[in-house]
Amino acid sequence: MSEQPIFVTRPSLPPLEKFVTYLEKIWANRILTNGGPFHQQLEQALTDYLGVEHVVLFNNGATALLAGLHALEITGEVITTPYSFVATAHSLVWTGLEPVFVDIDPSSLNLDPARIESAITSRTTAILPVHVYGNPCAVDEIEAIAKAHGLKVIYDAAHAFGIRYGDRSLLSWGELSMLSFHATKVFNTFEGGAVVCKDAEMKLKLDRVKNFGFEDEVTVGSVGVNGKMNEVQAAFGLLQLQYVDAAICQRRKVDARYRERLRDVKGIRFTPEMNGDNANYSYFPILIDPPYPISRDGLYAKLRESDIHARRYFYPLISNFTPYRGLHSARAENLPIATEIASRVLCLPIYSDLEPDDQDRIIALIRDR
Ligand code: T4K
Repeated sequence: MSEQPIFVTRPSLPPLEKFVTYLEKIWANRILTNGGPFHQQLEQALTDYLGVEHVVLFNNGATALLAGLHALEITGEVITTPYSFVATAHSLVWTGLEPVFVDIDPSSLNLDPARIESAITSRTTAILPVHVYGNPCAVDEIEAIAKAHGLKVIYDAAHAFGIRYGDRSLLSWGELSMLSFHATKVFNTFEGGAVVCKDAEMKLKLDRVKNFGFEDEVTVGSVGVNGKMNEVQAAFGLLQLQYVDAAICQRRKVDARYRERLRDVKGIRFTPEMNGDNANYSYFPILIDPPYPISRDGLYAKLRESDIHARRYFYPLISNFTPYRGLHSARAENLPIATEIASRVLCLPIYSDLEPDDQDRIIALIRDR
């Protein structure tokens, strides 16, 4: 059992000595960034691993999302969820768009498709749903609504690394999907991210957007940004990819232990139900309701007293943050489910090398009221 604090997550790291071999190659060829050999290899390796058409690497997920919105030339209003990390809505405002918040479904915790149509106005051009905790959105219904109203769909798939839906990658739904490879994610490159797209034309467009809009040495055809992943990140990603299946497998065991040992605790709910073998176990959210004797915040504080740092993802709702709370769609009465869930959710520590003894200590604290 560790004496160390236990955080909600801890990055998986491959053996250091193996990474040194990659660094030696970088030192030898002195290509540090701007689409070098490791960058190209990682794009190909991820395309194959994820089973998608094209992967465009970025220096982080937030920039990937900005670039994706820019490349799709979206304007006006975009329907999105308040129940996410704040980067989701920020990406809209940074690209000159207006977020319109729509409530979530109480079982999936994702954008509720039944509430989307009534939020569409003449200014709506797109939908930005989030596969929260890696749990798939109602992609078929969202696609049908988008088609009927001529809207584009870009998924914030920051949590959805490797998830499949039916017989294909979940990331192949919508025009684009964004991935995050942040240190706290199942697959990390320290910081990093990607956009998954369907055709070579869009890949080329995104490649240019992330390199200041350069088309060749002397041509800048559009406004771009510096969104490039560097060679150290890409090399790390290539090595990391060799271990990701094993890491997910370890996480599955942690997930199963929580479920088995907390199942009978009254007032603790597991939601959403993860999708069996197809989950990546990136988070372990529980909902705390009466008859559990203490509130969510009470349990959060109790765990902290024992140096266990569970997190209230996603509280507060994005719609309650200062930049958003003045929006008409941000009113709590428009978002009753998200408001309720945000007050009840607690994400318990989950990562590949969480020791069973440490996990049992967490479980014991939750069981002992
Ligand atoms: N969309 C969604 C739906 C997202 O969830 C995110 C990111 C994005 C977009 C944007 O993607 P990126 O631009 O980040 O690629 C964390 C992450 O910083 C953020 O990436 C993530 N979502 C969000 C859900 O969680 P914080 O502020 O909660 O992280 P922090 O620093 O408190 O880390 C949590 C715990 O993890 C720490 O208590 C300890 C542990 N940790 C963290 C880091 C950074 C480590 O052990 N090592 C580390 O290096 O936001």
